[in-house]
Amino acid sequence: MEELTRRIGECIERGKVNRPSPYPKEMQGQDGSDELTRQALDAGVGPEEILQACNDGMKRIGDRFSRNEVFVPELLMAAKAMNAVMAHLKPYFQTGTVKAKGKLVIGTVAGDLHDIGKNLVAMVVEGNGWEVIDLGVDVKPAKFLDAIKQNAGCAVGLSALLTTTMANMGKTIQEIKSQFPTTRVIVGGAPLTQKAADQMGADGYAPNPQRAVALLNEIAQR
Ligand code: B1M
Repeated sequence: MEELTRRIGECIERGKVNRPSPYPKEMQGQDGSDELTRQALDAGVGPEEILQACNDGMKRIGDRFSRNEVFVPELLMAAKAMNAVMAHLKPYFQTGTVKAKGKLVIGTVAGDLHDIGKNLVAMVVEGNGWEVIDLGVDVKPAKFLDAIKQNAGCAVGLSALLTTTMANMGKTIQEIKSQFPTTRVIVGGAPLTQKAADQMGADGYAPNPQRAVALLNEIAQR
């Protein structure tokens, strides 16, 4: 089992999506993250364990990118391999709760195209009984405002992965709060901290999807 999760992490790091994929050349003809995740789940490996292996693989490729050992195309292949895993894991995050606890409008802020973490948060929040309206990536403040108008009483979740786009997160919060002062906004993403979230005027900071659910549940009870 450990061998399977190790190989899944390796597929993320090296961008090996599935057996037919010709990339990377040295892994041609081998199973990719798609097949290995199916095998791991069938063998009883827990989705959390698989996710951890993926995050470790992502961390390794991210570190290599920082050292200029790999470039954007390699990151894109890693993201593709991770999306193949997420497609298998999605059903495990869905609990079938009948009545939604509330609505969450979520998106990655303007200028930022990273969506793996945001998608994961959306999946886990949905699985915990919330209706999720996912606005996607590079979401301008106006689009958040429209969605809030259309979904009265919703909470908003903002994700950012770049230190540069954290500024856009702050601007988005300001615009939301000026037009909808009672709308609760939670934020997350690798460069965020509680301090940064407080400075931006967010109502909560979640370093991971589980904390995002806990924050939303607190909001729903207010
Ligand atoms: Co880029 N990238 N990237 N990238 N990328 C990072 C973020 C970087 C740290 C890599 C590095 O240098 N080591 C670096 C940012 C540096 C910085 O700002 N300090 C970086 C850079 C520089 C860039 C470009 C500028 C590169 C370039 O073009 N020269 C460019 C920017 C494009 C843009 O957005 N405008 C770019 C592009 C890309 C790709 C498109 C190729 C691809 C993204 C594909 C996609 O998302 N569909 C990509 C990738 C894959 C990464 C890394 C390797 C992995 C990110 C990821 O998916 N992690 C990343 C390095 C790294 O993180 N190690 C890197 C896994 C994911 C599950 O974690 O997103 O952190 P994460 O989400 C977590 C938590 O943060 C939290 O929960 C999630 C699950 O635990 N969370 C929330 C996230 N959102 C939340 C919201 C919440 C609550 C919790 O509430 C609402």
